[in-house]
Amino acid sequence: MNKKTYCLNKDGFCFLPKIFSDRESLLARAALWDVINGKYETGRKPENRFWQPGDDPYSIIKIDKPHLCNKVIWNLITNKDFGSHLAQNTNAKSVQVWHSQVVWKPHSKNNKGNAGWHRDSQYWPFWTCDGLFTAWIALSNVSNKSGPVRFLRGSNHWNNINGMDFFNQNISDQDKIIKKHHKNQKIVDALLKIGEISIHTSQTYHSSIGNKEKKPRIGMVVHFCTDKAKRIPLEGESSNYLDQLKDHSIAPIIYKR
Ligand SMILES: O=C(O)CCC(=O)C(=O)O
Repeated sequence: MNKKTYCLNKDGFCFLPKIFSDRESLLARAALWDVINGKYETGRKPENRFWQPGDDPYSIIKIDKPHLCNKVIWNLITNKDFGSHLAQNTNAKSVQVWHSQVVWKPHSKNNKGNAGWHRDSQYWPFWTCDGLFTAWIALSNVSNKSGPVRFLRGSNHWNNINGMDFFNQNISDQDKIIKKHHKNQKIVDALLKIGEISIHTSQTYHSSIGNKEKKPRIGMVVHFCTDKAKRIPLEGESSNYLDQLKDHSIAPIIYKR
């Protein structure tokens, strides 16, 4: 099916045209590699690291908020044209980036390159579901052998399924659970050229399997909220996590009309 035919509301995801040039993408990729290796050009640390230099070089590398650490990454995610496209596709009056991650997937061994099925909203108790989206910027060409992100079409309209988790690398067990609830599901691979982007809603189930290519598969993941997003007041651990929305040096507004 043509990539243009997918609709964010109906299918849970859509694809944008190429926004970033090869040069911009390659510069961002080099900057992310610095962050992965603990080199923070701005002097600011990422929010969280799930991989350290010296860890398994064949496992998935995930680091949270790398945009704090390097100006090139900051410039990528705050690009005006990018902001306008996100607003246009989500029908938003404003777009604010409130979180980001690099998900860098080297050639994978065993199931170490798997990211389990999940919907992003399950990790965000402090947000309602509306007005919350994720843009995935390809910083390498993403083929079907490189472990692309895959979406379950229309799963943004499903009820929650227990047992789904990004960090659970046993995807075949998760597949069985999904099949029990939805027999005829359709999986769509996000095959992207460097600089292209997909968007999915916070309710869309997605996952990715290992990278069978030699070169790494690289995604800059941008979590954004629009004017329709609402905070849920919480008590305890994550109660003030979203207070950082007020600090635009952490959570930049990239579109406003
Ligand atoms: O890059 C991947 O394989 C997973 C990314 C992901 O879970 C996301 O974009 O929300």
